[in-house]
Amino acid sequence: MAYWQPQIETMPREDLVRLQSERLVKQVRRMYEKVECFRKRMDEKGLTPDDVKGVEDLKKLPFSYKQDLRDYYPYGLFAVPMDEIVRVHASSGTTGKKIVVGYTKNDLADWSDCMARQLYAAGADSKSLVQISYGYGLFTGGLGAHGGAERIGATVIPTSSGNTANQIQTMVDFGTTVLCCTPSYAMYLGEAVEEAGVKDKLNLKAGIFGAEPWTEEMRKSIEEKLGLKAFDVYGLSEIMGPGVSYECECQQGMHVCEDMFIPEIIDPDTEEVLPVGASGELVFTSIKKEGFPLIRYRTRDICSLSLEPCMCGRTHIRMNKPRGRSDDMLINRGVNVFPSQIEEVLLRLSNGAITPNYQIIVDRVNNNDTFDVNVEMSEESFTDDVKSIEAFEKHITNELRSVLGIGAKVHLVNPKTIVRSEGKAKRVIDKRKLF
Ligand code: DLL
Repeated sequence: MAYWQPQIETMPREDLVRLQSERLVKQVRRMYEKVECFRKRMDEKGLTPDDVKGVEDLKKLPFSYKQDLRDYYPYGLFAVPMDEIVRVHASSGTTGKKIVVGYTKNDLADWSDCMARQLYAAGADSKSLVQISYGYGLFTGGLGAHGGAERIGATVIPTSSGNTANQIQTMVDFGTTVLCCTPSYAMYLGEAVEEAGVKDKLNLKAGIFGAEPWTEEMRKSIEEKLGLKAFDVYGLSEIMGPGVSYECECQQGMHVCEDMFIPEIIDPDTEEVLPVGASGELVFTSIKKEGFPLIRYRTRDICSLSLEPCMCGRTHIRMNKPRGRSDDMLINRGVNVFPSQIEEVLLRLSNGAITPNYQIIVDRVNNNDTFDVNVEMSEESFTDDVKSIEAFEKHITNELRSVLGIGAKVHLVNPKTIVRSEGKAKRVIDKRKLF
């Protein structure tokens, strides 16, 4: 087993909890002094920093929300003067104003350590050639992965996203061993590699893919197309960026960097803390961040946590793959469903006949919501025989109804007709929001 920071990654839980408590107490004090929004919320609850003695008091503290980042845009939640902020990132989201996050020098070093833990867990080291095909810029993916790869002394190939033919040429010519990008871009690159017939010229060993939900079926497909082992990495700009949690070689959930971030799972409606193992909304408290710390930030991501010992020896709690944000959840005939659940069904039953390229179109016709799923046939299964297409569409429609309970109209579309993504895929087109 290769650890980047063995003492921290395998720290006995009692020591870890003690460290978290110390850091939480300090963080709450600092934020009460420096961050107006937090101080006001504490005052409203009749709390002072003295009420927080350790992690057991976390549940008393007020939550923070994405709206806070909009209300205090751009720098109103920072806990240090601007001359200590050495970088900002921003996330645009699909609606509303940009949100801005800031990092001190120490924050960037901690972030690089989180990503370095991920890279080591994926088998990378100073001999690796790490191609970073996440977008560089205000998005945290590119520079976040970059910091980690430099930290372990690997050779960084900073291609950023896009220009797919060039990405593949670079992988072949430079001998890339580790690829970092979104899973949907990895899929796209995999297809392009197949088309170019260069799979045997690749030297890829591992891929570190995140920034959006993806399924085990998609993992298999990417691994096969690119000939690598695919690892999941999770993160969000508000808390840091990629590396908040990461998969180890056991791939049984993602270890949260718990020395820096404390996760909780809550019931999103009642805000009650749920026991470990229950599924609910993920909430994070950043206990080490200097520039832009958040207490009990509601991520909207739905997942569960596990404290079962992991064979890798890491003691940090694991979270399972989030299915999506509660904002992305669709409601069809009273049934709640995430796009990733639809992906799972599509890929499981298709036996290679359809690809992970799909789009869900939600519309409102005569006051009723309609739900259409366009799925691409694979090149191998492509047919223009209307009867067999109809039969297969019916089969998928039935399967979606029996497994998920949803009523969707499935349309098989020709290979390569759904727009590919170089970053996060847009799985849902909600035409209702246009009016
Ligand atoms: O997506 C940070 C990131 C970059 C993570 C590269 C991993 C790799 P945001 O743009 O702020 O930050 O979006 C954060 O993306 O709340 C989740 O809903 C989703 N997300 C991120 N990673 C995963 C993942 C980056 N591995 C939002 N699985 C989060 C599922 C993910 N969803």
